[in-house]
Amino acid sequence: EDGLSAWLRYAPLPADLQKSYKSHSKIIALSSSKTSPIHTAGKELQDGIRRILNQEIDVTSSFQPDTPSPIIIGTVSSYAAVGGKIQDVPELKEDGFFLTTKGESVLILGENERGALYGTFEYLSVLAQGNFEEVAYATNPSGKIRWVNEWDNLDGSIERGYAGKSFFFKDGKVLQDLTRAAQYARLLASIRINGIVVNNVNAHCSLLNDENMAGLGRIADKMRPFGLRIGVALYFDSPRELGGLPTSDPLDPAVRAWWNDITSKLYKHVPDLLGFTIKANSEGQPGPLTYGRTLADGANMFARALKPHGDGLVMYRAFVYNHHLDESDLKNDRANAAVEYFAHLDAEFDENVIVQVKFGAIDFQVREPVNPLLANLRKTKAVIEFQICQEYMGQQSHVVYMAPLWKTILDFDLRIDGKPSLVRDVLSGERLHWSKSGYTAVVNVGNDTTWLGNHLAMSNLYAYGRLCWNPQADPVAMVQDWTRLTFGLNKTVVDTITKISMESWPAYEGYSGNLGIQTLCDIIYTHYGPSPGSMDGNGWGQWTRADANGLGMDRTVATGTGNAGQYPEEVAAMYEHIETTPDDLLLWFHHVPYSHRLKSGKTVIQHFYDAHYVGSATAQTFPTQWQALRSLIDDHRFEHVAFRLKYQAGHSIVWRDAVNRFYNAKCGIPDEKNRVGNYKWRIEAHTMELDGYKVVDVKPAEMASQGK
Ligand code: BDP
Repeated sequence: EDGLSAWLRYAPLPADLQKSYKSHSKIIALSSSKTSPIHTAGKELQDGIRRILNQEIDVTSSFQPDTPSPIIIGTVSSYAAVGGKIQDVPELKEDGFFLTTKGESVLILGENERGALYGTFEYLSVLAQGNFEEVAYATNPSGKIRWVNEWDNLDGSIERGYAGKSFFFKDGKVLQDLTRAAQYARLLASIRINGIVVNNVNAHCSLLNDENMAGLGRIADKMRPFGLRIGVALYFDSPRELGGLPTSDPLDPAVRAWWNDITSKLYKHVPDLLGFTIKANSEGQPGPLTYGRTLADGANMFARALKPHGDGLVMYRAFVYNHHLDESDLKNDRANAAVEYFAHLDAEFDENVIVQVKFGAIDFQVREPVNPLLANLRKTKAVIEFQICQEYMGQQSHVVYMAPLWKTILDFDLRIDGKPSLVRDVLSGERLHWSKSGYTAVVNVGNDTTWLGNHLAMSNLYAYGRLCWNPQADPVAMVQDWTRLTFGLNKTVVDTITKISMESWPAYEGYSGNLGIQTLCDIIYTHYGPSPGSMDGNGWGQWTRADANGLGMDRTVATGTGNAGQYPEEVAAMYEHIETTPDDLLLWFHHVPYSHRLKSGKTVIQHFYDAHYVGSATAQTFPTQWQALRSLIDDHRFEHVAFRLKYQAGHSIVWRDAVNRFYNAKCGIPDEKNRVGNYKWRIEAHTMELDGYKVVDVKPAEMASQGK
């Protein structure tokens, strides 16, 4: 059990359960070709039934009406074409499917071939959980766009990757052996992801050389049988750097011709190309502003290059901000950037441009309010960007199940134009009548067999896919399903992993950054481990404005950066005032003294102290809780996770003490419970007699009890 098959293990059910399954004589997969997702579905189901139920079953693609109790996989139209009755099938949306196990046969019908594959995975998922209940239902996706973004570099490294090397690229080229890429496609299809952008948003122009374009074609060929289409991230200055043109100005005819030509070539290799993802004028990347043009000019140039070839989309990232902001100007605010750069361009983007908006206004922090840009677009469509990569969330060395965090975003009511406007209804396209919108997420899978470097981190990928389909899915139910599929049906296993998972985000918020102050990690480079002092005094704009008297960003309209005013009226009014701002976002919107009393009655500083103790105390229960699973799951994965949970428990103490000591030193207000700085029981390593060790200063000093 090395994790490679993730939640698609198809572990055998107990023999008595296996026996209670009503057998079928044949799988009839009405596939149009060997690369069709329905062909994949037929093989997958055959394999799954063999492993889960210990039964052999043949697959055929030819329909014989007198086959006794078959399992039929097809599209609604292919089934109708062979004379199947479709009058009971509800109307399906793109990628949706209908599944019925009532009666003698099983019928899995997709709106398209991809939908049929999704339905097959769904059927396998319930079989694998030992659930043979008769069902008949249709289900459709909430988000039409359900993509993932890989941040893989051509040299084989992965930006913010914590699980090995890329399985797409190496030494500047597409890998010859794409076995893992195909296995990944299978995982993604099983959670109904329909698009993958295969390279880093910090892109390199050599992706577009002839050899690599052919390589992209090979990647697309591996993905297609799983209903997945590929897209690429482009480097804006490619016309200059790869094409040798004097400029990359998006309005220059030669530049446009160059992109048109590149796009045509790419379509020769990838005829079903999804489109382009663009990170421009962001964190040092060139972009249209470099050439005195608008962001819409840039986006539309790509959109028009795609247009003649079909339905390709430009995902234009809204992550545009000045990373040399002047902190001394109290009006400056990175959180304002997305609205400032994009809102006025709402009517300017072509219809095949989608703006890709990080879920919060800053950058994947442990808690952020919804990105206000999502309330400022009407005509321009958007996708939300989540991060399965735990960049600021313990980098997969800590268990943090993020579905509950994402739910706080998806369930938030933006009150656009004074009307109910849940983020999930904006993303589904319903609220603003968008024809295409939805979801994307950064996934830092690597060639480690665990995919993400930690078996437990995989629940995030699983839950992400489920939420794109149904944003109302329950985080508890999702992690339970995932656990049963990944670790087996034992109740203790399911209960323990569910408990740890559901406690993990609150715990992490407790020992990292509370009250909306962001993740208090090293903000300049690693984004890992406590370093509250690094937040201020730099141009990056993830500020806390902590001084001896108080902390928090004043983002009010009245006295601050005006960020609260970027939200629709009712939400703006709530965030404008301390009294109506929820405690968990207080310091995001307000600068208050350490002695400020929260709605809970505690002062801000005491809340910090307590939350750090409570959060790290919770993390310290994780290894103990996990011990209950010894011998209930395989040793290999047991030890792997046990090691990481033990590390997390220890690191949570480092977090706790570093953050508490830092603020304690800043404000001089003691902990009411006399814990902070009072480590009587602790033996300091640097005061011991040392053999083979030397004493060094630790940076930041608060990371070690006496800075050494
Ligand atoms: C930041 C990451 C950086 C990414 C950037 C982005 O630290 O590595 O390039 O986001 O999303 O969070 O473009």
